[in-house]
Amino acid sequence: MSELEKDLPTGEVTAADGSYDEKDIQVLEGLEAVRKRPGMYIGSTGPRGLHHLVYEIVDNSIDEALAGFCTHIEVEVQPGDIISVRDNGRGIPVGLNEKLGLPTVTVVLTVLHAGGKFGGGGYKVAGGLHGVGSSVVNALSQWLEVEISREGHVHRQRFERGHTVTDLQVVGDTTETGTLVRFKADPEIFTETTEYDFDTLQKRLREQAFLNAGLKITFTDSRDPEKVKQEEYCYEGGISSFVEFLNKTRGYVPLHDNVVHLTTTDGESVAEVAFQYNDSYNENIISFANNMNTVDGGTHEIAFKTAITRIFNDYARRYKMLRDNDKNLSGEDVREGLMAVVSVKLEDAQFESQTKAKLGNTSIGRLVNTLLTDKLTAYLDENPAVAKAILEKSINAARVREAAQKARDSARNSKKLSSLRMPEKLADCIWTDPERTELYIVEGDSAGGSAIQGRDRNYQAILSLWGKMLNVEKARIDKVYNNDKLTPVVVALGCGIGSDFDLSKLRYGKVIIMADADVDGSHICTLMLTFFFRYMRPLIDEGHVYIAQPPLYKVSKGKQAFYAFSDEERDEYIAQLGGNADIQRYKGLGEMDPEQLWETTMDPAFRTMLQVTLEDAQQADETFTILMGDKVEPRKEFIEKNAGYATNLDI
Ligand code: 0RA
Repeated sequence: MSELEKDLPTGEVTAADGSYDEKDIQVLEGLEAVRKRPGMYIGSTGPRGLHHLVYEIVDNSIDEALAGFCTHIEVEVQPGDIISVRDNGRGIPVGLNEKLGLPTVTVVLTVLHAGGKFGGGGYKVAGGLHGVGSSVVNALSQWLEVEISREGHVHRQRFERGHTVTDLQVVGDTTETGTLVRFKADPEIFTETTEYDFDTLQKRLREQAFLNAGLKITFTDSRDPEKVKQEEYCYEGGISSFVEFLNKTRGYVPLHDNVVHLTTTDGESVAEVAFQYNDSYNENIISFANNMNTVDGGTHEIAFKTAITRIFNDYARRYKMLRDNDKNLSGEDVREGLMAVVSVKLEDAQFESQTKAKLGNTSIGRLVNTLLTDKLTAYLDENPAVAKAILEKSINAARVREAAQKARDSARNSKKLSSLRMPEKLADCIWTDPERTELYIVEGDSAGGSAIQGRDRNYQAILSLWGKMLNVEKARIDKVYNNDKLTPVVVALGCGIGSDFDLSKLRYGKVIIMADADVDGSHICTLMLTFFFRYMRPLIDEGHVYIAQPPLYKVSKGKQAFYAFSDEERDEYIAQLGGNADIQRYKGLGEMDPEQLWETTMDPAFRTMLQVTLEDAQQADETFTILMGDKVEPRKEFIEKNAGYATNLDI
């Protein structure tokens, strides 16, 4: 008998006739498997997996909206981090499921892979972390309650850790229809935290409102009864509104008034794109397949890029903006300053890549291509001012690119970047095997000195940076190449930048940013991450970038001493030492002597490091754009919003 069966009070999950048969055992084994290997179903049991529970439940309501029966979804985070998701759809069916002899809703919540996706209609999402079903959420919840309004009654059922604890009961009458799911993530599974992050949920819910034009999503955070936050997202413009929102929040100025919004369908498939160019040098294409963010792109995104490159080149030739002797605009030229959302819906979506966030269906690529060929060409012919604004920017980008190429070639010729002479500020290590070596990028000379003395010089190299870093946002790539702060980083890593980047030449397997635990330090981190994100993306993709975590305090009494990495930890140690402890606060890395720095931050046996994910880097890139971009308004907004966190933000 399995553990789960042993726990189960007899007769609680049983068929309608009271027998405890084969099917029930299958049900139990299914949910037991989810609790045994939660990572297989929700990716992780960290904060990402935790938030995934919410997305899973909300997605079911969105499917009901896609099917045309639901107009409003209310999501609330209640005290104790309880999630409540209510929709005004048809309500999950409550009648008996023939095969299992249980109410359909019970089957949906207790049988693996019997999610709300059955019964036809809607778009099935195959693979990935998506669409694993409500039963997975149920299995991973300390408790879950469902309340369904349909057929004149309110029906309720409760589960604990996936076990049915009450039968589906009628608890009242109603004239409405809809589904309410409330659950508490199980702290036994989510051992790290069961606390939700407002911004993460807000971003996702708003995104879903943009992707489903006209759908109203209300988001409430009532965890602190004194400060209840409530927001409502409803966008009649759909992904056009999304593009406007993205330009506005990043502080970009649009180059043309209206967002270009094109849609087409082919049978069950829908392809939709919206874009608006802005005055920045960045390219932003966000793509979705069946409302799921395809961060690794795929056929729809590739088709979009290829099509706009071709169509803008054709237009430029046709209207003599490019002469016969001019080279074609490159894809990068055409995408400079582009803010775009590509959204496709299709049956049997195929997801590829390690993260299952890359769309593989070739037919949808063809549909996107047809959409742009037919409709963008016509749009540009009818809106010559828009075409002109975009092409002037692209043609200028091509000129700059050619100039940068020349600068690069000359830099190469003078053997600046490719020379083997390592930067002066690099204290290299002895070993050369990148599987074992690490590069610490350290802010400031005094911290650099401590790191050099404290390190294990066999495999730890130290590169000291000093002074203010280059503002990458304002700089163009040609300036980055000849910059005296970034060049040492590029040379030390050995793998070039931008289109020349070659990961196989990387000289150190771990690239560790070590900065003070203060606002300036986090600023340096943001700058470095932004630089890596823009110019050395594979370094982040392949998990080579880390952030060192130096302690904030040393708490000591007599011969005992502890390092504390947070205020809470400090207070714990003080208590542990019986109060009256000596507290040393490290204002900077430079205040630590070499042994302390080694012990706390550099010794692989004891140190904690954060491995930087693409999302962190993207976040840094966004923060950086807000902090450093030359648009004043959003910067002010950002500082006001974060005033509580950083009082000495010096920008
Ligand atoms: C299958 C069939 C029907 C509704 C649903 C699923 C449904 C599922 C969820 C999950 C969250 N909210 C939901 N709302 C509806 C409808 C069957 C019918 O009434 O004919």
